[in-house]
Amino acid sequence: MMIRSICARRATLLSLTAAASGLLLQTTPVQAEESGWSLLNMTQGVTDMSRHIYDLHMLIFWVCVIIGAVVFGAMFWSLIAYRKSQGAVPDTTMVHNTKVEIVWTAVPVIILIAMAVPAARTLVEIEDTTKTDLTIKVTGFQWGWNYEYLDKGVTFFSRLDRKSDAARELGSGVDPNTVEHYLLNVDHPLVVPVGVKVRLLVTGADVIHSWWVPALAVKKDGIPGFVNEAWFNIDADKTGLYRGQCAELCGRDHGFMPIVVDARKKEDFDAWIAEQAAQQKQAAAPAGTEATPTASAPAVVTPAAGTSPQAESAATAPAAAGSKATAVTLASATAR
Ligand SMILES: [Cu+2]
Repeated sequence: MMIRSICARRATLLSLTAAASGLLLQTTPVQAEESGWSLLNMTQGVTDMSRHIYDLHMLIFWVCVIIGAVVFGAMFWSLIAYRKSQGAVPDTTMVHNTKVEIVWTAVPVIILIAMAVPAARTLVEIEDTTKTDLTIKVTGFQWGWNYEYLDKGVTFFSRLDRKSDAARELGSGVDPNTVEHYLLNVDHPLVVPVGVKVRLLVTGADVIHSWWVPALAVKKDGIPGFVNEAWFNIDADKTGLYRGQCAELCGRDHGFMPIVVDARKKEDFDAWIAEQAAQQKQAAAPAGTEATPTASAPAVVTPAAGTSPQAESAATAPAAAGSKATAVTLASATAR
């Protein structure tokens, strides 16, 4: 346990300082479904990037395991084999021995530099937000998310689904075990295409949040006044739902702002975005023009500048069948 925590700390430190490898350790990607022991490990995810991060993580992990085994092995062997009761006499030539000092400084430095190579390479890849085909602005607020498909005319709020929301109330009488994906479901998932490099611009409307979806290997802070970038490109054959949560303690309901990404085929996504754009355009039309929202329309709200987005969201989301969708003019609330 101790070895593990030391290793974990060391691995984090190393990846942060962009450490890396000439150490010829290779991990074989496990293709099996995640279950049992593999649940203790990080996910391999559904993108090339997530697999690269997983491989880096395993590489550093095994380096740490080997270092731990060698160091603790030597330590315990010395303690046992050279104990006083066996007549061992201290070897004082080791104290302030220049050769030894040089060796035990140089060896860790070489290991660190070797680990820095793959870590730096992966970090550069993570930061490469060029050549993206779709940009989505993600704004965290207390306590939900707003997604804005830039240049597509589509924006909506995404918040905890109503069933989870009802069940979480004290004395609700609802057994959370009966709620599917309890606290991990939202009313309107973020819909994205597979096989497309999607760029996220992450920010915060009030306090710091963090948009985290493990399967996509994206965990990016949404900080008010700042725009952070992230990207993902989901494997073309990996359509489906991917879940995540806010990963920054952001207030009372921090635990109740999950994320759901709905990865669809490119053509399905194109059809969806066209439909949403048409609906929102119609809803935004001047008074007198009838809007005809459908039950599938995302919750669209109109927080006036200065008003609290969550209050608006709570009051108006989700858009029920027959209700009149309102135009989204979030820009005033979140624009910098
Ligand atoms: Cu948050």
